[in-house]
This record gives sequence, C-alpha cells and structure tokens, in this order.
Amino acid sequence: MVIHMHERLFGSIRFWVKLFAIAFFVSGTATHSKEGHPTVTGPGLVTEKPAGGQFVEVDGAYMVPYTETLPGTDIKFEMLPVPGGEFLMGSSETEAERAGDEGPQVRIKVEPFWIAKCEVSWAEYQSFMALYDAFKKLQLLATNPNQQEGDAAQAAEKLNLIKSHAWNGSVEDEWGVDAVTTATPLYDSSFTYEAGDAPEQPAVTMTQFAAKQYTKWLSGILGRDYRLPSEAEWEYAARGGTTTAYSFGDDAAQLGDYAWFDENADFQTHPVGSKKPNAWGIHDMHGNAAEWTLDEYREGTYAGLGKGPVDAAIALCWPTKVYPRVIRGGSWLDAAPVLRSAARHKSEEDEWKFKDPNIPKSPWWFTEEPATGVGMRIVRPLKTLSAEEKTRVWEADVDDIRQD
Ligand SMILES: [Ca+2]
Repeated sequence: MVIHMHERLFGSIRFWVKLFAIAFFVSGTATHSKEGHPTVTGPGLVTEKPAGGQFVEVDGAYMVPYTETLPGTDIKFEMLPVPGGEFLMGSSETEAERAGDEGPQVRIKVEPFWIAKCEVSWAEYQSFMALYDAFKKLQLLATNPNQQEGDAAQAAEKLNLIKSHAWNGSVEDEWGVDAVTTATPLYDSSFTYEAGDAPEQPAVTMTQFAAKQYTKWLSGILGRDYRLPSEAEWEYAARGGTTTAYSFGDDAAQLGDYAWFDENADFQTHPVGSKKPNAWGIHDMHGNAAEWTLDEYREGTYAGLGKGPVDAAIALCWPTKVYPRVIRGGSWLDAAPVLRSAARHKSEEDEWKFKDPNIPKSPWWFTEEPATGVGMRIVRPLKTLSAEEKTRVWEADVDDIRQD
C-alpha cells in the first residue's frame, strides 16, 4: 500500500524539483516581511470578525481554523487557533496516579498559536520521506562522473536548490555533506511500520531530530513557520481549559471515547481524528501516537520555574544533550494513567535503537517499543520566527549527528 501511494503521489524526481522551485519562490517572498513582525499573514488570519465558529481575537485580527494542502498532492491537514492565556502546568497533589515530576504546579503564560487538529499522518510524513529519496537521487546524479556534462551541471544546480532550502547547511559544513545525507539514509526500517502503515494512521518511530527536520521541510514548502510545540504549549492545548486529569474530566472509564490506548487499540495506531476531540477541537492529545515536544526532560523542571507566571518561551527547557527529551500524551501502547494531560515521558538513549542494524545507528528512526508509539504534532506560532528561533526549533543538534 505504501509503495503504491509513493508511486501515485510522488512519481518522479522532476515533480519534486518543480515543487521545490515553487517552494523556493514562496519562501523567498515570505522572507521580505520584517523579522519579529507581531503578526503573520496568510491563511488562518482574517480582519473581519467571523460570524461564528472557532476564532481567537488578536490585535484587531482574528485567528481562524484553516486547511493546508501539500503542494502537488491531495494531502491536507487542518490547523486550529489556540487562544493566548495562563494555565497551571502539572498536576495537583491530589490527582490519582500522578508522578513526582508533574509538580510543583507552575503558572504558565502562553501566546496564541495554531495547532494541528490531528497528529502528523503517514501520508504527510511520507511526502517528506519521498523528498529525501529524491534528494538522494539528485545527489547521486550531481556526483556521477559518467553523465553527460549538461545533465551533471543541471543536476548540481537542482541539488543546490534543494540543499539551500531543505537541509541543514551548518551541520553539513561542519561534518561534510556525508554526515547527514549519505551515511544515514532515511530508510523505512522493518520496525517503522509495525504499528501500521496506512496513510491516515499517525507517523511514528521517528526521532526528535527527524521530527524537527519535518517541520523545517514543511515550513519551506508552505512558506509559513511550523515547529514542534514546547512542553508547556502541548499541555495547555491538551487541557483545553480544563484542570482535570484528562481533557474530559477525571473518569478514566470515559477514556475510550477520546483515545486509543492499550485497552482498545489492538496493538496498532488508528486513523488520526477518529476519536472525540477536546473542548478546543483537538483530537488524540490523549493516546494514539505519543508526541514529541522541543524540551529536554528534567525531573525538576517545574521546581526550577517557581510559581510563575512564567512565559512559555522562558519555561522551555532547551536541550543541552540528545537524551532524554520530553514526549507527551501517551500512545496506543500505554495504560490510561500515562495518557493524563500532566503525565511526562522521556526518550531513551540506547534502548530505543537496540535492534537498529545500521552502523552508525540511524538518526532518523527508533526500532523499539515504546518508541514505536512516538509520533508528532505541529504548531504554528502567531509571531514569525526570528533567525535565532529558526535555528533552535529546526536545526539538527550537532550532538545528535555525532552520537548517532
Ligand atoms: Ca497523541
């Protein structure tokens, strides 16, 4: 099924080169806007107050839901506005099944943003994977001495276009192109699709490095800033204004209406958005795929923040090492308490790549449970990202490449 979809949707290298020419143009025009400008333009923002439905008022404009289509495909995803506000991150000491790392509770101030209604699906993620394949082929063409001279020059030009746009120039400069693009293929390992491979199922098993590269690629082809959520943004959106263990209340007996988890998932992921959403219209914040955030995991993060209010951007624990990093929401593999809004989880270094046959091990994929339940969801901040922020949220950690 997957191969069939690749053939149908992503046919030829020529297609992707065209797509990149378009993306380059879109992105090029977008960068004319002044860095740090308070609001972005484009879909999701209107100046007239909507007559109804979900919207968030900001500086005389209105954030509204919108749908993105990946250029050249019929693959779509929906984004929903999340209001700015304050909330208590973490769980109260009386919450059943709470763990020590969920406290002490800290008041966090969150800026408005858009969040994907659903987890990133295989259809979306495989578009990125297909591009990577095309990149590899172009790279081969550009470096193949047996080609016609004209072809090689043309291929090199296209390769530069893709490199300048989609991949991390700084890491490549430091490590040589081979460090990222040649030695570590974005292969589909035999473990990648253990939880299912249908286009509507959530993409899982990717590393946080891969997830960040996906958001960079997506931002490039759509001309808007997409990134992973911070841990605080994730919990704020998951709660949807609630203070209970789950977004629908405290009663785990209702969890089956809202989430795929170990009691109902039958050992696989399920189509994204097929359970009830939370109050803000967001699906699968509890269960199905667990979700990457930007943060490094530290047991004492909250204690270090005081009582607040603390801006979410300040509360973000920027990684200083590759492991552990924060994963939220629990997955199809997990029991009910693991899916609670406040529950925190972390990536593991060696255990999650134990069966990886690559030497060095792939920076793109994990091979083990519970990593086979780990996927991602994207957000788009209301404020455009500064150059420094782009580096932080998109670029590879050099340590990640080195370690892998
Ligand atoms: Ca989820």
